Amino acid sequence: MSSSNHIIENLLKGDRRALAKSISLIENEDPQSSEILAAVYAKIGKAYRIGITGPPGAGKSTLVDQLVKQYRKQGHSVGVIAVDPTSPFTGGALLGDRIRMNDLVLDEGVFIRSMASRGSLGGLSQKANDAADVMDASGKDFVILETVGVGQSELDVVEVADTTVVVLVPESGDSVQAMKAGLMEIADLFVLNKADRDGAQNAIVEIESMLHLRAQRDWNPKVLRAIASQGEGVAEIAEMINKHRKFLEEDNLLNKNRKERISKKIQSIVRQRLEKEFWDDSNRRTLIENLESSNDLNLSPYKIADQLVENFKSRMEKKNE
Ligand SMILES: Nc1nc2c(ncn2[C@@H]2O[C@H](COP(=O)(O)OP(=O)(O)OP(=O)(O)O)[C@@H](O)[C@H]2O)c(=O)[nH]1
Ligand SMILES: [Mg+2]
Repeated sequence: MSSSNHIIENLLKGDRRALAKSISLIENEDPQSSEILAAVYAKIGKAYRIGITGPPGAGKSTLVDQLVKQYRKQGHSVGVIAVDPTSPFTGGALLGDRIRMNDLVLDEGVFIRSMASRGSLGGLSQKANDAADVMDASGKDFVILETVGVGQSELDVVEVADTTVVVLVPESGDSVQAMKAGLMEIADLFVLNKADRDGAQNAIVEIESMLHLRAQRDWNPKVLRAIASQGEGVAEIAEMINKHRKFLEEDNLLNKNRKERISKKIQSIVRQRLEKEFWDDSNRRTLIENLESSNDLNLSPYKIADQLVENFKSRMEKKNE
């Protein structure tokens, strides 16, 4: 049996080592990871995916830790992926320290993994999603993705979640920043965390008034208060996530959203493959390199792009003859 087949078989049985190995292969862009993902795709769809995002230090990990405990009490298994796109230079160990879930490590029903961008943001959200897929295939009931929400590429990580939770804190102006960062648009639920601090009630009112500016939809997000460090408000958050899930399921939106995401994912994979194929050609690379070393600033980028695309097309045609 090939080693991929061995991993796949064990992964589907829920084996932790096979799961860890699969995620490492995904992280390293090992060709075996595509084999594994292709083979397990039919088993995907059971896990409910929750995205948790918000500004740095808002208490996201503390909340994830509490949510995991809540789901464990209900008898569910949980996978957690903590994505850290902001610090390309932190390795796994350092990142591990930032995840405040140490007492969960020994629980067989919980699998926690952190992923860092290792220098480039590109592809990280896709890798995190692939990791969520293998956690799903390994039988987890819930997969929680945590990422700091500061820019679009970070938000991509949680956009694949069925329910997205945005965590904010009472500090003034937080909700305005959140609005700017696009968090208002993607949230299905807001958590005003650190409600033990001054200004919590004001912040809730502020977020709610921001939400009124948003076009009203069938699902309008609620703002819940929490003190994650004391476990306060966590049961209510889990309940609200469940409510959102029921809403999606009743309107058949869960499957519709998931299909839309798969379609987007296919488009992005095709884009990456085509682009790679395009620039793998030495003629086309030379054309661009010559341009960079030329002193002529009056060359039309459109004309050159046309030339490159023509070159690509004619070579493809030749290949097919
Ligand atoms: N006062 C107070 N502190 C909290 C609360 N929740 C979390 N904290 C503290 O806030 C700090 C940051 O918490 P984390 O859970 O690491 O926050 P995070 O959003 O995951 O941080 P990053 O992943 O680094 O962006 C920690 O020291 C927590 O103990 C809370 O409800 N009240
Ligand atoms: Mg964190």
